[in-house]
Amino acid sequence: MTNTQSMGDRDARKREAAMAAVAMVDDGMIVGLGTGSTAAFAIEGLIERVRGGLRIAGIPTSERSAKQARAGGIELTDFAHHTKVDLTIDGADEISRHSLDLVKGLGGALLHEKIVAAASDRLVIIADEPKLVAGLGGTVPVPVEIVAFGWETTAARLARLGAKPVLRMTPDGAAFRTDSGNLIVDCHFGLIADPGQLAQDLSATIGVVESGLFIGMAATVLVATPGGVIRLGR
Ligand code: A5P
Repeated sequence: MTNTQSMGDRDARKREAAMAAVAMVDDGMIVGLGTGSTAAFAIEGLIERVRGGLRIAGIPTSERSAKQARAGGIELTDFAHHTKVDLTIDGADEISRHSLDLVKGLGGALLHEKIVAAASDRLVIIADEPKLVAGLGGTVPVPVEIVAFGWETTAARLARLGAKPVLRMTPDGAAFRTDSGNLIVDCHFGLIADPGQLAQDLSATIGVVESGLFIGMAATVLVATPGGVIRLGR
């Protein structure tokens, strides 16, 4: 199987998971719009349903997702108008199959994603099977959003927590900036023994805005496998 074919297969699976989540959206809902390639399939599906008459308002987790939704005709709103989100559909970088805890943020939107997830009645995570793991941290680093001022000192504190922190860069060699103007350090911990404790330690680190560990937040995980979409829930 070529790389091109396997990427095509992965996209097809991501789309299947996305469509299963889109089917959970009801008329009149405020919907959190996630970020990333899987979430983009969900926004595509929501656009189709809106064209078919579904009335929703979306709260996007990134400029990217806002642009896609707006271009497709989804009405957008914000927390000045709605303090509660009925359902959020988002992707993830790793999902613990037992706890449903997550690593998120490789797409750079973790802070806004966490704010929207925390305001949501229900966070639905969509993914293809390689994202489902026995333990977090084995395949991806934990993205940590930090303030730019004194970032070197924050990175040194993160290293003392056991991470190998790497400042995220753009392809043209500049430091990556989030939609809130912060930096991201990708923290390589390896397999994480206690993700809940690590999330607390990261939150307590001076200079850290938010980490990509989403503990106890996902209500439902929809994973597309070769045999169909499986649904995991807490
Ligand atoms: C965005 O900041 C991330 O949290 C995404 O949810 C995550 O990177 C998943 O992206 P893909 O769906 O592109 O794998």
